Amino acid sequence: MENSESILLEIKDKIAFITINAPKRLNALNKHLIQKMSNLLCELSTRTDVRVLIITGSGNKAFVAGADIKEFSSFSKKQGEELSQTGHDLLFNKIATYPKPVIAAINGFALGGGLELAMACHIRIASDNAKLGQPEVSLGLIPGYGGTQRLTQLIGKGKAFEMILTGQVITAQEALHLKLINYVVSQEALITKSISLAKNMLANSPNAIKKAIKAVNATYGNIGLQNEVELFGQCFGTSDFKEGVQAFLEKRKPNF
Ligand code: DAK
Repeated sequence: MENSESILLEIKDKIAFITINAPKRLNALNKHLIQKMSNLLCELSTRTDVRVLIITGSGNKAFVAGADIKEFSSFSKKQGEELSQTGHDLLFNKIATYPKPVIAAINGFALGGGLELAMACHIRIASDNAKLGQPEVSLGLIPGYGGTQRLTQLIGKGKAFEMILTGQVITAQEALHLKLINYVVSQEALITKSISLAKNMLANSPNAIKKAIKAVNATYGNIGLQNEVELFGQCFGTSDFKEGVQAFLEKRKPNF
């Protein structure tokens, strides 16, 4: 196991296991982790001993509980917009357009940026304790890492509106029913199931797989994502945003 600070990497039988390791804040993503993941993805893209990636969170409670709320609580509108764009380029779009299959093994909470990370992956498998949601509106924000687009693409407009506007968190079974995830398994079986799917892909042509990913992605344009960046940035600096993040930090309900 190579330890690159808070991102753990293990490579076995041409599968790279990437573990987001920040258990004290339920693996919430900060700038540092996003940069580390991004660097790792660049490195793995050219390694011939890696053909499929599996991303998971450390521990048994959370995949990723979102972006690090403490970190972005003081962001201005300009910083919000810039970081949304940078995050797309560094991590979320990089995964979505990655030339090798990326599987999200969702081992618990996948909220906000955490669900967006899972949705950027090509395939999602969740353990039966997983909880998924886009609760950003409760913080005075909108999903800023592709959630408004990728959730809509995966589950359709009506249900995406319901999840985003209510901020409601759903169970793995409900997510399966909505086709937000591909499979639900027990916690013990999560990695085994992910490996079994990865092995089915390993038997196939890497070149054809790379082209298939590109072809499927070609259906979706970037205009929506660009809109999301701008609208997301506009939320920063508002009194709702201040109240939303303050309420989270003070462990109380927001009063909008
Ligand atoms: N950020 C920072 N810390 C977090 C966190 C988060 N997202 N989620 C949990 N933690 C921390 C908690 O503050 C707590 O820390 P201590 O109080 O112990 O110091 C610790 O993790 C354990 O959490 P809880 O005590 O709350 O555990 P519970 O089991 O009671 O609750 C929970 C688990 C997942 C329901 C709860 O922690 C929760 O509601 N967490 C927040 C979930 C959330 O709202 N996630 C969405 C975040 S918004 C951006 C682009 C995109 C975004 C932001 C910026 N830019 C481009 C700038 C995306 C935004 C989001 O993802």
